[in-house]
Amino acid sequence: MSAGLKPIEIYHIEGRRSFRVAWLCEELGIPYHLTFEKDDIFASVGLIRSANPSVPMAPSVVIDGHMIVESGAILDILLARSADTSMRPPIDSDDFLYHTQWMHFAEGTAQARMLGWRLVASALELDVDELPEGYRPNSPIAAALPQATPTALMNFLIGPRAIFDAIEAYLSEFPYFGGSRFSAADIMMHYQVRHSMLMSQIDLEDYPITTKWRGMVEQRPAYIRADKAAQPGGVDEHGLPIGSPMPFPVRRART
Ligand SMILES: N[C@@H](CCC(=O)N[C@@H](CS)C(=O)NCC(=O)O)C(=O)O
Repeated sequence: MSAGLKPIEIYHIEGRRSFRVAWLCEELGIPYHLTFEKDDIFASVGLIRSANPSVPMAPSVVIDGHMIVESGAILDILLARSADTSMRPPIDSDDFLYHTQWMHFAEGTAQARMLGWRLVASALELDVDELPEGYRPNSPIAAALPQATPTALMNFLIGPRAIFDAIEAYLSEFPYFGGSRFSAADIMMHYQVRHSMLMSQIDLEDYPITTKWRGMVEQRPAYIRADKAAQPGGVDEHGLPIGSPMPFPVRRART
């Protein structure tokens, strides 16, 4: 248990990254309270704006009277302060290297690139998979795009599909993003995998090992408790609250 940790206040939006904080609290037995309006994303956003007007993001979390943002940073704070060390590998282990890499990869690379590709794909009315990925100056697709777009995108060596390929390759070697055992890195990556599927419209069925990992971590009692508390109306396969609109237009349904 987490001796010494006072209850934290999580400003939450259903189906959003604040779920990560609730899940880790459940895993570590940290007391928490979720502030949100059930079935009303915009009202939940309003609560966050009032509580944290300078950086209104989900999660916004009050820890010891301080308003803190960035889900990865919040998880790291809770890991560091909890007496329960089960959610992070020992610092001198090989697992710790992978755990730390994926803790940061989730928002630092995966999210940034999924969003970049999604914005460009939406603006050009293309599928994410139709955009060039990696440095391919002679690609016919690149040639068809407006000048500035492919140049910017091709400066990246890894895009959405390559990210899913890398995740699949890693999970074929290790059972968890924390290496040999489940860790907070799995919590960071779980939201990211679900959200990346949404943004890229890449089908997780193309990635059987990642699909199996996802099914396995969603069986954890702490996940189920957090899901009930944070998403009482249920979420779809992408983690969006049931009945909520698609957050961006998609050119065509993938076959
Ligand atoms: N990197 C941040 C991203 C937070 C974020 O973008 N949250 C979304 C909801 S999931 C949000 O509040 N969006 C509103 C905005 O960015 O203005 C984290 O991991 O906490």
